[in-house]
Amino acid sequence: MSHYKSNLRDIEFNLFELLGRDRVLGEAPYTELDLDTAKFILREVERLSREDLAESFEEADRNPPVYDASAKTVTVTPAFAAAYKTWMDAEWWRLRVLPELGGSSTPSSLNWALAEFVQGANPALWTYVGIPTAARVIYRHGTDRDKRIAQIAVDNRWGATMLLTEPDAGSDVGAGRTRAVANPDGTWNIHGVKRFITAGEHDLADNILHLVLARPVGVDGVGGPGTKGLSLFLVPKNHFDLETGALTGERNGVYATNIEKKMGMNVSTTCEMTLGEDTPARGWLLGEVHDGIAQMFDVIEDARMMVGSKAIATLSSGYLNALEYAKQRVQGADLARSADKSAPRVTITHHPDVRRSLLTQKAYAEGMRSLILYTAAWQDEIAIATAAGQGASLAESVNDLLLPIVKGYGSERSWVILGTESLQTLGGSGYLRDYPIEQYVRDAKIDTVYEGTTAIQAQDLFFRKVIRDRGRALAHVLGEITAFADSPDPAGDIAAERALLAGAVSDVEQIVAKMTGDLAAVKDDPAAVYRVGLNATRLLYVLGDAVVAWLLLRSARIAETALAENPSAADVAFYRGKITAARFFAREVLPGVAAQRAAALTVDNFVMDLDEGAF
Ligand code: ST9
Repeated sequence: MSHYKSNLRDIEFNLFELLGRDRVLGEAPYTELDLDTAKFILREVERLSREDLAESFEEADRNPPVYDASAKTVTVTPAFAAAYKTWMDAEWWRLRVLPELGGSSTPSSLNWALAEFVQGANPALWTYVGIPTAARVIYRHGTDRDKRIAQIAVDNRWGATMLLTEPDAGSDVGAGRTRAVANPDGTWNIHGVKRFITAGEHDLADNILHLVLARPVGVDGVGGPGTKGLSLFLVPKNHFDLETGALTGERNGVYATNIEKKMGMNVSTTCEMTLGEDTPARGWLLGEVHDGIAQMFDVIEDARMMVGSKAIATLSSGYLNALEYAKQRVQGADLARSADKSAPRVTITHHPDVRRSLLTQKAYAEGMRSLILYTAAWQDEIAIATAAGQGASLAESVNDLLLPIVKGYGSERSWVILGTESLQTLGGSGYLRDYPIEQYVRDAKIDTVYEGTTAIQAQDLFFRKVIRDRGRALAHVLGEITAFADSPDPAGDIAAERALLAGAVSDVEQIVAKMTGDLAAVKDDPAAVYRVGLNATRLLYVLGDAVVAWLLLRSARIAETALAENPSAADVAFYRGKITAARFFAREVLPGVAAQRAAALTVDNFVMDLDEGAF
């Protein structure tokens, strides 16, 4: 039986009842898709993921890829290779490929819904299928030559990677030392060592296209210090004919020189890549412009969305596994009869603390699913406006604001709840390899780390997405939340929770005001910026709590209306679950935002004044 427990019903609820995505189907640029087709695709990918892609999840963890140090090759375990082939042969990955490259115009919201199935079933699989993203970025920024390379890579189902990180340049990408030297024929030779490269080397595809950040040398006006001195190069693993796309049989000088032994995501190869050591590593400058960090961020934004999506996909399956166990596990008597030693034993779903735990898992899993699909719905709006030849600056800003929350908040909450609640529901059994949750916990931890740590997401949120945006997107989102909190709900079931939500918005605003005030104080006192830094992660969390609570309560309001319309018995249970999860989250989590506000207002630099020796 599959380890993966999907939640198609809730995904459809989010897409079509909460976010009204049926309205965009049939409209430009999504003219070729209607609701029935979208639902068919959802059902098909859900089935494929659960039945086929999930099968090698455990085996691939226990049998990680094998590195041959002399040949510098990586062999992926056959069971996982079969899952990869199944996914590629099914062709659904082309829904993410640009129409100009033979793909299709599919709403981002639908694509991220599908991503949940694949990533929930076999999270590492997605890391090997980077080509739709890579090709899109190359096409968007590239010359005709680069567009041709993107087309060849898609047609031949090549792998793709992003090479940013170096041994001494992790969060600080601008410290990278990999350099690029121009050749007379217009290509570049790349020299350097990259670290932590996901899917950097493997035997799943005939070729791998590496997107490499490097610093040009010897060219006037480019290659200076920091991220702005970096350019982006397309560096294939194997050389190929630019006209036909056929491999020439000549190996390019980009090699995996080590693979890491990790806590989880074992089948996702994490490589050290050495470029230009013995053989030249030749590549092309993307777009023939030195704009590497901005181009790479086009990839990074997609990858950050992917990480948040992976995290909550795992949390959702963890919750549903825990729920299944709890419904069957008989242990102890009902608490109300605990003094009676002859009282019948009950399933653990009868125990208050198990119910608290299950509702915590359900509320976060479903609320963060809404967060991801709500963010993706803004991406749909950008595409719709672009197709209509209109600007989409508010949609772009809101999407930008939400991305660090999806990635930072989504990954932190998922990994913690998987460990403290989902695994815990199974007691000692949760710690065993007989159940998938211990692997879920191991696989999910990386989500808080790669694609920019939580601290990086927090700084991105405040400095770039709030301050640099002059608070526009934040004001929009908080305005929407306030309008919701102030408007009465039909059944009146969530009035108390709406009041809690209004309070949380005010708390968030006070934290932002404190941070903004501290930032303004920097002109007289440079150390004031430390107080901003001390509150940054807190802001990420409380804003995440407020947005998730809002989306859950919006869902509850829809459920109230649906319940009044005599739904089926299954839907009655579903909608009641939505209302209870929303009420639970608001009552359990939102009071914590007030506590965070109180702490935020007292943040002071005594933390920074402490001598290192005193730690
Ligand atoms: C990694 C691998 O962790 C993980 C693999 C995951 C699995 C992937 C598998 C593939 C999935 C499929 C998808 C991907 C496809 C992959 C294959 C394809 C190739 N938004 O603030 P400044 C830009 S990889 C947009 O001064 P600093 C912007 O251009 C490693 N743009 O920064 C800006 O200029 P301007 C992950 C942004 O102080 C410029 O950067 N590593 C954003 O110089 C400079 O900005 C990381 O994620 C943004 N949010 O540098 C790095 N932010 O201001 C983490 C910046 O003029 N570190 N730009 O607009 C950071 O993010 C740092 O904050 C820093 C700081 C490097 C940006």
